[in-house]
Amino acid sequence: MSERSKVTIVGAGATGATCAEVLAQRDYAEIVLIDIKEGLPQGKALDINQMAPILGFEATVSGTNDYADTAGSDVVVITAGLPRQPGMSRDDLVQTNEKIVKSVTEQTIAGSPDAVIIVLSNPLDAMCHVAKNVSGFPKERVFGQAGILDTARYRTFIAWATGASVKDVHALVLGGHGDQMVPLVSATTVGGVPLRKLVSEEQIQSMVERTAVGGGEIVKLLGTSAWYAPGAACAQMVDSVLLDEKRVLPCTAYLEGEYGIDGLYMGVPVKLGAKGIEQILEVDLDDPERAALAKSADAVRDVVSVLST
Ligand code: LAC
Repeated sequence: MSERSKVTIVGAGATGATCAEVLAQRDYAEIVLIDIKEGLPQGKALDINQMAPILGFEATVSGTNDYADTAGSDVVVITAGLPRQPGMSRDDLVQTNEKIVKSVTEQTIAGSPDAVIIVLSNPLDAMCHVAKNVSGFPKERVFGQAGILDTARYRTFIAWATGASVKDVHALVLGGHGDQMVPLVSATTVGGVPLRKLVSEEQIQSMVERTAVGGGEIVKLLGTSAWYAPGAACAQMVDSVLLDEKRVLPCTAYLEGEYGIDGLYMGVPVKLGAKGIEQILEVDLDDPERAALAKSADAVRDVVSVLST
């Protein structure tokens, strides 16, 4: 019996496998990759394990098609569902992915009733509602990954524009994981220096706009959704929970009045630790940011309203 924490990653597509690969390299968890497609999770698990002797971590990844093997997981990451194709918005996936997320949530919680659930499937904000409603878990244990990815895109563009290290770019993207997301320019600094002191308003607007359609930019290039940064973003959330790091990260959390929004999953800064979401942090917004967040909430509500779960 392993003493390691157990993480189940549902969906052995590119994002799920990248999340497994990044987590395996951290070397603290037992990782189970599960998929309906026979051979896919087993093959990817074997390949990741065979990186272990080269990169120096323990080979603790297994692949399966049987939910019994996921029992006793501390964290369940849900990446299952169809990815976007060119011309599709994330919202176009809602009906198909609702059925998939519902089914995998039911099957994973049966053996892991105390797990923290992290959702990655799109449309992300709506799929968090599905996982919460189906599991009946408290909101602290059901949340989504989007803000770390969106913020990472924004930070990358800022690092390029300023010539500074990405490590020194601190930023925050709030709102739904759609084209109405809200990069908070007022909270963006490079080494503590406000972004507005470093680059023109025109450059800022162009980075904000590129961030908002950042997923679509990659879909156009690749013909499918991104996976490296989404997988790594998810692994960072798993780390913060299982290592009780108390990182303050932008995550998709169920809001009950915070930011003036009630009964809706949206991206906001949260403190992530062993209990899941331990705190939702509220930052001051300027008027345009507040208006943009309300617009983003409306867009999320529209998608949530078509759910049947
Ligand atoms: C993206 C998809 C994964 O933003 O939502 O790339």
